[in-house]
Amino acid sequence: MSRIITVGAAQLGAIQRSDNRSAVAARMIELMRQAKSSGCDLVAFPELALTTFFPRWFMEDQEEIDTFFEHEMPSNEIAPLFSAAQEMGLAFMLGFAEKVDEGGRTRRFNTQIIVDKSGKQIAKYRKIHLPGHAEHEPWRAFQHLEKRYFEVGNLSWPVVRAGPDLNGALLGQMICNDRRWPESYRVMGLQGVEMVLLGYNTPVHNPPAPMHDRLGDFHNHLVMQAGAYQNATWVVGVAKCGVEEGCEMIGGSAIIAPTGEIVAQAVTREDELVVARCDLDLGRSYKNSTFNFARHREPEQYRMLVERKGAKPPE
Ligand code: ING
Repeated sequence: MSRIITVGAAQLGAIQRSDNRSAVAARMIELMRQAKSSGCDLVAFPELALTTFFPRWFMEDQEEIDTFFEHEMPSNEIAPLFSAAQEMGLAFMLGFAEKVDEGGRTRRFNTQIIVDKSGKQIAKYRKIHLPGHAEHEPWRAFQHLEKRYFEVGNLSWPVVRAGPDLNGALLGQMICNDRRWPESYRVMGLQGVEMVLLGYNTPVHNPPAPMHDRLGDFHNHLVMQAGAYQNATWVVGVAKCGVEEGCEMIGGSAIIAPTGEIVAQAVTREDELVVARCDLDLGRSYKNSTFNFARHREPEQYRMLVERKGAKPPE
């Protein structure tokens, strides 16, 4: 009996600074309706899905910065999203800026959660690879201040076993820049992950390396396809895209099989639902052969991966 879950990658087009959360939630509920009518079990939304990508601006007033954060999940404005999902019997993944009092202090993370069909939060992940910079760099066409506004995630990359309503899927998460780092996938591969859910907001232009701009879409799929194949897992990548406040962001939301093949992808930079029936056991033949980690990995030879941060060429 194959364990199929039907997944909807719910790509979002641009969210402008003036778009309020209720308007965004309404767009997301429309994508949920499309997902329901397409027979989806699970819908995945992008990174920081509730607001415009605010790290593109340098801000010093913490009150202003905190207007982009969720102080409770769900807030009143977002509650309709949760109730719509529950009414439709949909599980969903949601990315948002998390402000939380933890360990006696206020902490801020770039966060994703998974909520099951009953409305229960079954997973949380906080972004570990924060790209960009921490100080104002006015030479840039736009800023990328994730290192300023977020702390490095403190939950590692957990894999959770979902309940019977998601066929016991072994689910993992990562966020945006994480997808460029093979370590992110492998930590979950070593927990037997069957499906990685990730959202992203990726500008077309990368100010420190404009020569890379022409390859943004290629690199996006390259890293997710490699991660999927090398860890025998499904990868669902969901973009927030289009032109936000003058900043153009790539689309290319895609559902990638453990074979490394793209089985479905977006063709616009707007709100667009990408659907695929995903056999959670499709990776088994790889896990039992090419990527039988227990049989073929040599961790004793990998110590440098943990002990060394930056590259050190020989003299
Ligand atoms: N965005 C980008 C990403 O990793 C980036 C940052 C842009 C890296 C372009 C490299 C090139 O997709 C986020 N939010 O991490």
